[in-house]
Amino acid sequence: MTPDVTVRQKTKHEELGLTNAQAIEMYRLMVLARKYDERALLLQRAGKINFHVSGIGQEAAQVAAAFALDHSKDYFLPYYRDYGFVLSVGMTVRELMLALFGKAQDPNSGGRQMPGHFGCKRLRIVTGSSPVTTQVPHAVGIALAAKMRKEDSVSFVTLGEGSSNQGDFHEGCNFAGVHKVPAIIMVQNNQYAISVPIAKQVAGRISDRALGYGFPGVRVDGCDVLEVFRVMTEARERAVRGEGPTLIEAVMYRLSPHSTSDNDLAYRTKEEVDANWEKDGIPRYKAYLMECGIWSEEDEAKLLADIKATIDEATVYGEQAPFPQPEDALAHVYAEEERGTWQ
Ligand SMILES: Cc1ncc(C[n+]2csc(CCOP(=O)(O)OP(=O)(O)O)c2C)c(N)n1
Ligand SMILES: [Mg+2]
Repeated sequence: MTPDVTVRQKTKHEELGLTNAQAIEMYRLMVLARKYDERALLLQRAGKINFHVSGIGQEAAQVAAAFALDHSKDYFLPYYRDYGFVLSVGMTVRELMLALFGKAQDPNSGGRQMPGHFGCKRLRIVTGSSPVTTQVPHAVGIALAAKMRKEDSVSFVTLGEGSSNQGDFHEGCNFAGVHKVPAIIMVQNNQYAISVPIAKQVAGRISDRALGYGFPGVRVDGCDVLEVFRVMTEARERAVRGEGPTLIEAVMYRLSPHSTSDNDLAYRTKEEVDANWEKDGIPRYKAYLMECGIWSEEDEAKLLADIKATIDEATVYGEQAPFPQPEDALAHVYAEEERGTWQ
């Protein structure tokens, strides 16, 4: 006789070890990143800020990655589109706005770097620089240090697929493979490097490159937040078990132009962009949460109102905050006593 109890099937996020609250928090952060990004684009068009590089279409992979990492131990080397990632490890919308407006209290660079150049000691985000891919050897070096010190921390680095064609990527990956360092290298393959489409960048698969370096390479749908969480979790487990690095290729599409200085319709069609909106991870994940019975249109309306209030407040805060002092221009350039309002 079968027992008279209905055993509820576990949902996919439960199978991955995520609670309902965590699954919903991932959605909140994806939407927050999207709305922050839309506001930044608007501020640039309104002439209030100079420049913005958008991460629209890439939020799912970024938020998923952050949820699979240990925020008290791991080191993070995100790239310039990673708003979803930095928000998920604790950067506030106010802090992003301070960077966007180039203000003194910006924790990333005291308002001296372009927005999207993250760096924050408090959040274990290692300062990045503008030449793309330089963060890969940095991340591998940090991972080597963790291994030598026998710490169970992981170094996580992201970059674009175009950037994976540079020497720094090869050198970093090769060294990571030889020394089996605890690093996770995530390529956000958004199909374009400015105007150059993927077909003119790489003949093979980015993930297959890992074979040559002697560690696993995984290709994942970068718009599927739970799938990215799954592969990221496995990669972190491998790293802390001492099994070395993992290369993750998260496939997505850059829904915005390269930056606010780019006219993307000079090299791709509106039809192509419109067709890719169908793969957007945000409505897909919302539909999943609703299917699980843990999200409703009322929840959605409340979330959007809360996010709008947060972004409105942060926009005013960022706009009104003071600019850096000219005499602080050389702060943190040369070795000296700690100074300035940012770290
Ligand atoms: C070494 C170097 N070369 C060129 C540039 C100019 N540049 C900035 S972003 C970019 C495209 C990068 O494309 P991809 O790696 O695919 O990242 P995506 O912008 O698509 O996220 C280029 C060429 C740079 N910043 N650094
Ligand atoms: Mg790209």
